Amino acid sequence: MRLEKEQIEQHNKQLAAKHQRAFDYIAADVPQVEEILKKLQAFQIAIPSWALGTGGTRFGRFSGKGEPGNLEQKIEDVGLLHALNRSSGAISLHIPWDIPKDAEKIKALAASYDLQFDAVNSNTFQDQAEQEHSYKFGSLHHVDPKVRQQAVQHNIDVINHGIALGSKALTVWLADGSSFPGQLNFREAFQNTLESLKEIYKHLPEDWKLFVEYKAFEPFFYSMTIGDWGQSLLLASKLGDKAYTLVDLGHHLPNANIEQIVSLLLMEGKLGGFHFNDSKYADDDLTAGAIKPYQLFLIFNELVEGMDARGMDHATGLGWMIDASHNLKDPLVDLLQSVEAIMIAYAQALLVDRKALKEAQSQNNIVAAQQILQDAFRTDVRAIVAEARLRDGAALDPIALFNSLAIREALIAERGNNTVATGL
Ligand code: PSV
Ligand code: MN
Repeated sequence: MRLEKEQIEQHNKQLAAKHQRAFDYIAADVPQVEEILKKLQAFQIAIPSWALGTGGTRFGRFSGKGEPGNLEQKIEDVGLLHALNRSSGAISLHIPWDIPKDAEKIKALAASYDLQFDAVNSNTFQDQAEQEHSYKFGSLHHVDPKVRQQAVQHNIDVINHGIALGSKALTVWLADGSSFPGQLNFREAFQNTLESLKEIYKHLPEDWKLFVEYKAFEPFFYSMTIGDWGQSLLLASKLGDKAYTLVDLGHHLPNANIEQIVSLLLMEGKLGGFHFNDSKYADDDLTAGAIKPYQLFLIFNELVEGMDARGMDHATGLGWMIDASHNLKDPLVDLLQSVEAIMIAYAQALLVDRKALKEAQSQNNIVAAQQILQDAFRTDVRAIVAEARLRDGAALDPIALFNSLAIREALIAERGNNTVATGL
């Protein structure tokens, strides 16, 4: 299913007057509004191919209807999202969940929706049917060199798939760790991981990046071999200039100060990628901004400040991706909500009066510093985000249009009730 330009224009026409009133109201108070609009228009958030189906919990999975049954349909779904908001212009593939059989065809299909291929993700956290060695006790950190070699080769294969599609980064997340004290020699596990990553790094094309993702817990509960940003940074530093740390918002211990982590990684030039989601208790993978929107804003505040300090392009300097998995909402609607929340937090961070904040900090004026941040956070920027969409030919209200066009019903009619998307 493809959206027609006219369907979007008609929807926008109906909302035009209301939107204009709201936009004029906020624009009158934001002198740099044109600059902000340009930044919002350039900002794209990749959609992972595994987020298009209904996610499960470890107790079960309730498939949604009309789920994409193959990679082509997943691309179609991201194409729909991008047509609705013009902010989801990339797709990130997990291999082997989504192996492109004919890369040229897949590339052409994605291009027809104006989509690019974001980072490719390897998967050594599940055993595949035809696989010789099991990853039950880990992959790149494994005590057996044959298992490590198999996992290294898988990552090289993933790089090759990515090259064929025009990706420019490999994300490695390892489910390597231990659940019981004594199970692992920490130093050896780390060294094995480093040596394995070095092998993978050798196969990385010159213009590629390697993202090393960390996670504090799960699937193991005593230790994770890449458990925090320190371990990831250590690996990325030892690997070389093309290796970076990837921050997934759900991968920290409770109450971790993620904005401070982001700030320091940026300072070191070692922040490479970002996975957005939200959580209350653990790696809950809820809609971005659903639980802690102020934290999301504070993270964006550091991102904007830190990227500007290094002269980085906000849109292209880091890899931006949603990494969430939903078992209640329609995944497409949920992704629209996540993208909107991310754009709102970004727009609010762009509003922060940096000069005044610096001044307040240099005077130890905590009251003023808090006020400056909260002024930005409490500004209703939704009309600015909507205006950026409007200027790009997207919908003023993507979810309303999704509902009024009965997109899910059309997908069910096309694909049926019982399709199951690959993924977790
Ligand atoms: C692991 O929890 C993770 O965040 C990694 O990025 C995986 O690739 C992704 O989720 C999908 O399982
Ligand atoms: Mn992730």
